[in-house]
Amino acid sequence: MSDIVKEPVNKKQKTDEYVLYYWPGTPGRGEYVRLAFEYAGVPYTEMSDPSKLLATITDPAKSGHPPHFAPPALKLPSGRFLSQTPAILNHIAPKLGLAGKKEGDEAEEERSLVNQLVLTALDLCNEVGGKTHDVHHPIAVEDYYEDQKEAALARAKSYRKSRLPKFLKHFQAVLSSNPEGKKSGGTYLIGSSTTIADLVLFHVRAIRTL
Ligand SMILES: N[C@@H](CCC(=O)N[C@@H](CS)C(=O)NCC(=O)O)C(=O)O
Repeated sequence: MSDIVKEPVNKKQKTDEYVLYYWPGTPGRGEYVRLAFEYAGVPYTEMSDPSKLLATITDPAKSGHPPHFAPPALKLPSGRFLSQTPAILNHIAPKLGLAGKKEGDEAEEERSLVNQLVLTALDLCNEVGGKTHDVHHPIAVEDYYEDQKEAALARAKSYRKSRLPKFLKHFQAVLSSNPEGKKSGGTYLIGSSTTIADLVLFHVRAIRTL
């Protein structure tokens, strides 16, 4: 441990662009980050070589301090790395025009509310679906689905019955109580324009078995 701490920690290399570090061949959590860049039309590149991915983001000598636990990680134009999907989205949303259109003090509040909605949508992602999460791997994330299929089926039954409807009812209430959405004739979770929360909910719904 102390050897790691002694490594040089500031290997920041400035670039003009964002680089997404994520696994190849699966949309997963990396897709939330991709969607934001794609929607905003802001260029980014990807590093998806599995032999280098974890080795880079978990090593402070390669990606700086602090090291990262798991992909996705985003290399920022400053050269610093940032991980944890909600932290990445919270960072890039205002830069990509996806954190609401309010100004001044209201902007900060709106941004926090956008973040709140993102976190709830990601709770749904964690709880209900996805290859690596609670319903498919209720006993151990590192074990195959096939080895915990019985428990997974039992858990899926409970989620279909109670948790999933609860999340969907909640988001329906968010949509229908948005006063600005009604004014603009849009279907936005908050405000009168697309935010990162809309994109996250879209992807949760698109890839999960809802
Ligand atoms: N809370 C993290 C979870 C990150 C995560 O679970 N990443 C997956 C891919 S989607 C992974 O590679 N996990 C490896 C591990 O947890 O050991 C986030 O939202 O980014």
